[in-house]
Amino acid sequence: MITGGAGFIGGNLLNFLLRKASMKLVVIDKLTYAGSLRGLEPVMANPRVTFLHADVADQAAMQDCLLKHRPEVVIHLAAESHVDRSIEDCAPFLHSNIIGSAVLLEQCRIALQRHPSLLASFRFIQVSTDEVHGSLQAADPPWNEQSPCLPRSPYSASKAAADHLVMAWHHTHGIPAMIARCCNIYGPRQFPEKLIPLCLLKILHSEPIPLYGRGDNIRQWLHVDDLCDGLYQIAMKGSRGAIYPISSAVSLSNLELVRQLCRHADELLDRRESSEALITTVADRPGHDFRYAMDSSRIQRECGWRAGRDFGQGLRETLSWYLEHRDWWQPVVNEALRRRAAPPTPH
Ligand code: NAD
Ligand code: TDX
Repeated sequence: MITGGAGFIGGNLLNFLLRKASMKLVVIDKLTYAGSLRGLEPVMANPRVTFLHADVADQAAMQDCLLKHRPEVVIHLAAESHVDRSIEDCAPFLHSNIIGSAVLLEQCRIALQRHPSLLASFRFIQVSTDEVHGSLQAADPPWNEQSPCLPRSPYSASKAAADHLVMAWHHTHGIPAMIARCCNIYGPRQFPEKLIPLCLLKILHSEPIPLYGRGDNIRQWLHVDDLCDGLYQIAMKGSRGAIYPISSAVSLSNLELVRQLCRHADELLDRRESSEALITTVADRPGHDFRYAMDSSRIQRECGWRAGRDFGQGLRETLSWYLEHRDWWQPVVNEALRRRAAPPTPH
């Protein structure tokens, strides 16, 4: 069972799992502004896939689904995922990330109680983020699985809360659960509010590229295919109750990343004028975490995982994907704008 399967990582994970293994997949998604089935038509038409349009916080829908399908593995991706939106309005983050995770865990507990034979193979994998640890200074060592949760944004606080719930259901109720804490992920199908696709769209429209603060904040970047492989390895070989940081050796300041992106985009678009001229510093994100860095030796040691994708090539392929798939991102962006203009719905 994959929750959030219509999102960026979820959509890539569905394709990865259908290629990799022969399991059946139950996909749950609320189809928020960030979720789209566009481009997933072949996945949805696959007889191994069942799609359920539902909110993970819907107790009855989760119970029906878990009792009907009795999944062996739940990979829980469904969440509100954009830090800036969590600063504007935290309510959907509290609802989906905290209440949604609690409801899903509790319904897993009930399903396992009714069908104890499932327990031997069952695994709940919470897809979390490096952001739960807070912010590092330049000289600090990277976080590892023992580092404390010290979140500083409404988004990261909601993800940390979900992680604590997962561990509580593991220790108190015996749910076999694990947490994957991921660095910044990039690749095709990412909603264009996140830095990489946003920059490319700004370049395409010859609009200013907004760089928060001085652009010296540092992130680690991992290709989504490498993450999908990591999640699969954790599902197959991970230890119950374990936390697995999944990161990459590619640490870049936002300015370094955006400059690299401009160079690739200019080559792909055959532009003579450098798009770097579009880079514009703007007001910083409130509470902007300075640096994230994690040590992923645990997943390497225990699951044999390694990041395989070269960053320069992965970035270039990602930009090419967006250039070739305007039919994916244009309607997704238009729909999100339409929803923003509509009166707010209660959460
Ligand atoms: P995304 O925003 O692209 O997709 C989230 C998906 O979840 C969407 O399809 C949305 O419709 C769905 N969703 C949201 N609330 C829901 C609810 N209440 N019920 C059912 N579905 C719901 O996010 P993403 O980048 O694919 O991230 C997936 C997960 O990975 C999230 O939990 C995020 O916190 C985590 N993560 C992402 C990154 C990253 O860089 N993208 C890094 C670390 C961790
Ligand atoms: O317009 C922008 N200008 C800018 O300078 C945007 C959107 C971002 N930034 C900066 C903020 C961050 O330092 O770029 C960096 C990356 O920003 P995002 O793409 O918004 O990602 P980030 O805030 O780092 O969080 C991402 O990685 C961890 C995902 O959105 C989270 O879901 C994940 O948990």
